[in-house]
Amino acid sequence: MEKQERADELAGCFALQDVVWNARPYGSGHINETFVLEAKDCPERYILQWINGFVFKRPRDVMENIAGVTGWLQKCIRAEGGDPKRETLTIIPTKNGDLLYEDEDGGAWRVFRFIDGAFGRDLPENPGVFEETGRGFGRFQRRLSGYPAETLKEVIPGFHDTPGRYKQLTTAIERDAVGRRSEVRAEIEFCHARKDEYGLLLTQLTEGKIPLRVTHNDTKVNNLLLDSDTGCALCVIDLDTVMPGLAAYDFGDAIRTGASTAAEDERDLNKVGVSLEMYRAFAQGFLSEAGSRMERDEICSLAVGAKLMTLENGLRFLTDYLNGDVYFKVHHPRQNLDRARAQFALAEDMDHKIKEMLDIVIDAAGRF
Ligand code: ADP
Ligand code: GN1
Ligand code: MG
Repeated sequence: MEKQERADELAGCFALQDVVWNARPYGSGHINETFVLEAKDCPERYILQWINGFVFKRPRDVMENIAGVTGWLQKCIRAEGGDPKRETLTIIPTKNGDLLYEDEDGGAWRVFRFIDGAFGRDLPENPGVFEETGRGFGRFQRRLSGYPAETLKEVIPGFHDTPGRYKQLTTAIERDAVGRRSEVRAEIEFCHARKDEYGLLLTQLTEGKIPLRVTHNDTKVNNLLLDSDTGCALCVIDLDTVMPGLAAYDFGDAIRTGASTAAEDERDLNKVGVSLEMYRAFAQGFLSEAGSRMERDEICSLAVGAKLMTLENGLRFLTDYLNGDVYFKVHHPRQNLDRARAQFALAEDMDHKIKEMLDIVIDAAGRF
C-alpha cells in the first residue's frame, strides 16, 4: 500500500481526538516520510512519520532513545521556566500506549505534536538567524550534558565513523552495482587522496584529547525550528540519531549546511564555499551555550569537524550514487552525485580557510 494511503488511515491508531484526520506530505528531509495531520475545525495538528526501515533497522530502539531524551529535556525546560510542549518534541502514543505503530508490511509509524508558530530553513538567510541556530543546537548539547549516555541504543552503528564511511565507498566502487563507476573517476580520486584525514577526530577521541558527549548527530539547519514571533531558537527536531558522539559532529554538520554559500546539491560549483561570516555567527551562538565546559582541544576540533562532516557527507552521497540511490531520497537520478560534488567543493574551500576557521572558534570561546 502507498504511504499516503496508509497515512490517511493510520491517524485512527494513535491517541488523538476522535475526528477525521487528513494527512498531507510535509517537509524536505532525506530519510523519513513525513505528513502533517489536520482536521476540520480542530486547532491541533500533528506530525505523522513513517520511520525509514532501511536506515533504522530497529525503530523501537529509535523511539526508546527519543522517549528518554525528550523526557529529560522536558524536565530541563521546565526547570528553566520554558514551555516543554514547544521546546522539545512530544510523542503521541498509539491507542495501546505504544511508542510506535507497526503496519502489516512491518513499517513503523509514529506521531509527534506539531510545533506551531515555528519555522525551519534549508539555508539560513542571514548571520542573525544562523547565530540563533547555533544557540539552539548548543543549548540542546548543554541540556543533555548530564544525560546517562550508556542508556542510549546505538541506532546506526558507526554513524560518524568517517574511516568506516570511506570503507563503504571502496566497497561500493568495487561492486559498481549499477554501472556508474566510470562516470565518477575524478570524485573517487578526490576521496582516495584525502584518506589520511578521515580518522582525525576519532584519533583525538582515542587519545583522550576530546570527550564523548550526548550529541544529536544530524544537525542539518532544517532540524532546528525557530519561533516565528521572536526569531529565537525554539526546538531541535529529528531526534532519531541522538547517540554518544562528539561536539564537533554537531557543530560540523550545521556549518556544512548553514554556512555554505549554496544548496547541498548545487550544480554550479563556483557558487559553493564556506561563508566565514556565517561560520562566525554560528560559532558565537553555539559556544555561548555549550562552550563553557570545553577545553581548547575540543574547541579546535569544532573547525576540523566542519571539514570532516562535509567530507563524510560527500563520501556517503557518492557511495549512495554508486549503490543506485538506495539510502537518501532523490528527486532526480543524478542528485546524489550533485550533492557529493558540492560537498567536495565545500570541503576544498574549507581547506583554504581552515586557519581562519580555527582562529574564529578560539576567539568565539573567549577564554584562550
Ligand atoms: P527527516 O529525518 O526526513 O529529515 P524530520 O523529522 O526532520 O525528518 O521531519 C521532516 C520535516 O518535518 C522537518 O524538516 C520539519 O520541517 C517538519 N517537522 C518535523 N517534526 C515537526 C514537528 N514536531 N513540528 C513541526 N514541524 C515538524
Ligand atoms: C539525512 O534526515 P535528514 O534529512 O535530516 C541523514 C544525515 C545526512 C543528511 C544529508 C539518518 O538527514 O546523516 O547528513 O541527510 N540522516 C540519516 O543531507 O542518515
Ligand atoms: Mg530532518
